[in-house]
Amino acid sequence: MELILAVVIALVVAVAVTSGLVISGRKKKQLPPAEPPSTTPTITAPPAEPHVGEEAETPREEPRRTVEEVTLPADEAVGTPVAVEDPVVAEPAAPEIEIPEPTAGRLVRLRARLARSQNSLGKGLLTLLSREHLDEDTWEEIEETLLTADVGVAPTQELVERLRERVRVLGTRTPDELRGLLREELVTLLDPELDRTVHTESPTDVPGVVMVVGVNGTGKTTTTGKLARVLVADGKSVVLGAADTFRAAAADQLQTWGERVGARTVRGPEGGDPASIAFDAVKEGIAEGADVVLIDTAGRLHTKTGLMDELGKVKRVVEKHGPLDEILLVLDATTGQNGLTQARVFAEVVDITGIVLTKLDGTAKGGIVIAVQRELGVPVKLIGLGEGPDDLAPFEPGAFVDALIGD
Ligand SMILES: Nc1nc2c(ncn2[C@@H]2O[C@H](COP(=O)(O)OP(=O)(O)OP(=O)(O)O)[C@@H](O)[C@H]2O)c(=O)[nH]1
Ligand SMILES: [Mg+2]
Repeated sequence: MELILAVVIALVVAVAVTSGLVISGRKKKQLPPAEPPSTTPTITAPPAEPHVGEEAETPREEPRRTVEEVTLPADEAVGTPVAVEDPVVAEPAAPEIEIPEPTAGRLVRLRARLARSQNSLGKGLLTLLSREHLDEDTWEEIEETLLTADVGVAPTQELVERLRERVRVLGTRTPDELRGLLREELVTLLDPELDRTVHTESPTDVPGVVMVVGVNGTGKTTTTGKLARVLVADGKSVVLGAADTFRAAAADQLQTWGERVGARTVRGPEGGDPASIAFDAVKEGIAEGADVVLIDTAGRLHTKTGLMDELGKVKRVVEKHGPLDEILLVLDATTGQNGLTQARVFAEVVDITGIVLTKLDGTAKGGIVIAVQRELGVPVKLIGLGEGPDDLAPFEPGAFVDALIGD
């Protein structure tokens, strides 16, 4: 009897609660249609829901940022819903000239990009090294892992020999010790003593001149644009030379980069003589007392002699103003060993002084950094870690290796 009573009571309560919920649900559903007309009718306004205040905490105009960066701008207008709700302020807020972020510590900030694609190398090596018995087969697997990551034959053999020797001397080994050994040997292979400064200053009283070369689509124009941003962020005035005259779009592309940071672009007619545009760009830079002239060149296959000769001519003509301070070869990291062949040919035609390795965000073949430096004896100075305007970082061997193997 009591049981039946209890069940009945429970049922009554349940029905009451459910209908209550339905009603409150209906109430909720009925509310929104009444709201929009009374609030913001603009297309740009976020949905007029109670969490506007929460959304206001994320600055909408900002490009995507990493966790570390977000902590930096403490004085940014946080949580001022009124300002964000006002569409008139939000719309034209795009500044005419952007202020790029500083380069210091960029590699560390962007390291997640590397770690994501390159963990396989670091983890693979550490797993192999942690095996109970480091027998011949294991060492061979270690070698294979390095070769697959494009480290190159000679550096791979060197690394494995050195590791074998050190592991043998060490006797017992903990994972930490092994990680330490691997880190040291990888850093050594990257030749940490090399000068990786991008030389943008002339020893004389004229602008520093930097020329950017490489095969098609490696990221020359993007890198030139990113570099211009870095220089402007450092307070330098920059003139861009669009010495890619194959396509009108190439000069437009460069000019767009320049306009974003207030750098002027010297350009000529489509199909014009790239050497004379490069010459004019430097002349212009001198005339207006600019700090740096950056010359973007057309992508050219290293196998086309005519085009490579033309590049040599561009260099010689520019040098009538004075020596070039930096010639950067841009290599696409995803092309692997083919990059080495390109590097060799370009080095013969123009004296490469630095390498920019782009698209390292999209490859597990980061070992190419080691191989290409070895091959040319020229340091990797910059690395591209994405398509974003500030996704270019100074290359630092220690930070790079840490990103490879994790710390
Ligand atoms: N993921 C990624 N993409 C990049 C990077 N650098 C450049 N790119 C992309 O690569 C493509 C080609 O870049 P460009 O700068 O036009 O290459 P380019 O060498 O000037 O090309 P050509 O002038 O045609 O020879 C673009 O879509 C860039 O956004 C990078 O570091 N990472
Ligand atoms: Mg280009």
